[in-house]
Amino acid sequence: MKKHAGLGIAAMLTAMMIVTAACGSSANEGDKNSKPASGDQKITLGFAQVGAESGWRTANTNSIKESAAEAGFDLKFSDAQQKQENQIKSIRSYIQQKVDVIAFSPVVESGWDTVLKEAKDAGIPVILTDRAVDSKDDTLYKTFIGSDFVEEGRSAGKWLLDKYKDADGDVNIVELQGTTGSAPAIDRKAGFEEIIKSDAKLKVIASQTGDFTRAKGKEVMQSFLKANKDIDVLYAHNDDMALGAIQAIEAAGLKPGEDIVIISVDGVKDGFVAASEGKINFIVECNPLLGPQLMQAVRDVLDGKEIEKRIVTEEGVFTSEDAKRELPNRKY
Ligand code: GZL
Repeated sequence: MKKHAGLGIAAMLTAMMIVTAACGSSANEGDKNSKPASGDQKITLGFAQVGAESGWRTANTNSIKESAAEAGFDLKFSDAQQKQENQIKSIRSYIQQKVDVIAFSPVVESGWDTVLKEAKDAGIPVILTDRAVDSKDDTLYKTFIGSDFVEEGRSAGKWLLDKYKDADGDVNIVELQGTTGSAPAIDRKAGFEEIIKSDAKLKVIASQTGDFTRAKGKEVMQSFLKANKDIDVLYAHNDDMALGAIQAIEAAGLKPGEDIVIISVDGVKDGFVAASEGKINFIVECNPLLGPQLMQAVRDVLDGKEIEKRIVTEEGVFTSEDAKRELPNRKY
């Protein structure tokens, strides 16, 4: 009985393997170049990074490179120096090289449909990380892994609303926006405004892009200080711009965190140090360590598994007190 049973099991396993292989290929029918991640061929991932504009970006790049190495993937990596045309060139080069999967963090929301259609026609699946695109056709990418930037803006707004709920008189806010046209800049501004509009005292008296960099953040804050004698709050869309602004505030003889309350987003090491010193009053975390989730998504896509169209990263918020306590535990 056992013998016959053994034969029966062997036949069944053979049949299952044929079916699985067929399902595998049919599930990836549109992806001509894909191969099952569980196979023994090395997976090639092409990643087109935004640039190296901030501490957040450096941590994000390190996470992707380390995770690709751990996954045993062959990673092709490019730095677009915050220029969309460079990212598009990289994506086209990955298509030419017939990589198995393309992933990228779109520097701005618009202008991707043509190149994403080229990737789709070439049968190469695309995964978005960190930032979204505004394409109406969501078949152009398999999933978007990243933070909810509107919620990050809301968190910043809620803290400010509470801090000034009993204040009398106007609270003058200046805003350093991220890269113009980028999802984080658009959404962090929208989320913040959605919350603070419920208190007429909270007034954004100036708002300008600092392009997510320390240098530009300092330059724009200098111009804010020249043009406005009575600034109460700075809302910076990332730590690097807040840190540049702190240099300008101190050069103007003012105390960051006291004369001007500062709210920032990201939570990189330098931001936490400034917060632990009381120079930044509130930090909304934006998790850059997306590498592990990206590599899992690459495997799932190549194995023909269904994956969520949207994978949201977990993150927290920190006051100066929290930052002092948390600083030793920060990974980036
Ligand atoms: C957010 C990311 C932003 C960071 C900045 O996910 O795209 O870009 O907040 C970085 O520090 O430059």
